Amino acid sequence: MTDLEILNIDSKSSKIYRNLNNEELLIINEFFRAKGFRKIHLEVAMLGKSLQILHCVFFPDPCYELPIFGTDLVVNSNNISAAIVDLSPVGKHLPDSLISQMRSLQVPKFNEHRKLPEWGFIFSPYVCFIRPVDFLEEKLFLKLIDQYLSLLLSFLVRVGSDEINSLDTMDRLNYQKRYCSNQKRNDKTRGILTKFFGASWADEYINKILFDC
Ligand code: BLA
Repeated sequence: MTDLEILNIDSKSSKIYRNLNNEELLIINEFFRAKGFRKIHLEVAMLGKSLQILHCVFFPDPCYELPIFGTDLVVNSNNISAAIVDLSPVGKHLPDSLISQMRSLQVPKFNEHRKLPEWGFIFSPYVCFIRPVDFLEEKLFLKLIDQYLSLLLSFLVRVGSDEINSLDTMDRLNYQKRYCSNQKRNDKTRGILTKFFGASWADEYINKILFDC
């Protein structure tokens, strides 16, 4: 991306550090904006001794016919327990030309696929949700993330845009709101943040930083 700009969402959230009963909590956030994207969010969190999270979402500018890129890696005691990556639709389906490219992705044969939760209907049919069983699978998963990102960026060059008040734009915004409201149903994210920071902090963080729309 050539036109990346830093987005100042909330200076308090760029580095969050707490010490809770001798457990150290550290969250680092970066936000950007670019052509086609209203918010690019990169986050790493170290919560206590054993839990580490990498969270990344590219929220598209709804004027563009772009999917939502999302990836989450949850590390528990040095093992990745959950690895998920997707280009999620902001309409009934992904755009046709993207579907044909996603079909030709080289997805490795992972040994342990995980079942999506009930709210997981927001993801595309090409979502990959696994628990890597060894270091090789971890590396293969990172390569897969790269493939999804490359696809997204090659699609960005070709994608058209609509007026801000067009029906297509409004429709895509509504799908983005649906994505966010369903991500907020992830009790595991809420539970962990509540455990470490309390319920009202967790609520505000989820609504304002992770999945505002
Ligand atoms: C699961 N997310 C989890 C889990 C934890 C978190 C602890 C359980 C891991 C496991 O079951 O092995 C925690 N994730 C977090 C926290 C943050 C975070 C605290 O991002 C941020 C501070 N979650 C996302 C995004 C996706 C996502 C963008 O934020 C997908 C693109 C998916 N996380 C996701 C899914 C699960 C999960 C599908 C499994 C939920 C379940 O099994 O119920």
